[in-house]
Amino acid sequence: MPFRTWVVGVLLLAGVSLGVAADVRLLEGWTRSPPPGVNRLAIYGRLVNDGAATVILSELELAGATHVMLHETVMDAGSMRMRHIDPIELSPAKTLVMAPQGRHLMVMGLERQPQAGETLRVKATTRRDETYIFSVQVLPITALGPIAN
Ligand SMILES: [Cu+2]
Repeated sequence: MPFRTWVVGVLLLAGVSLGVAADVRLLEGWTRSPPPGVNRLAIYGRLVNDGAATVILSELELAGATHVMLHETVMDAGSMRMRHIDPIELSPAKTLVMAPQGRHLMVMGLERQPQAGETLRVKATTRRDETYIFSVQVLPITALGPIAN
């Protein structure tokens, strides 16, 4: 193979692998519209990493909220408590499942209450300064799970 073709091939391969590396997605992201007077909500769904290497999310943000963080729910002497998980490590081999009474993205300090039918966009920044946007469907307060589409 001529040298020039070889170089182009290597560059293309490098470009392709950069393009798909660390592809983090939130699948079936959903939440419930909070009840009156409540300025927080919990986001559920499945966080997947389609890249080759583990990704660490260093920051989560939602416009109009003061904090977004990963919580897990634990039983402690018969009562449920929430514990902050930090750092958030996403391994390519393992889906991070978030569901009611389990892990969730806790959003706090909402300026206004999202209504059913809205879509929230959570911005995730990795330690390597890559950013991803997670779409989250806002469902009625009585919803038990995401709406299939
Ligand atoms: Cu929580």
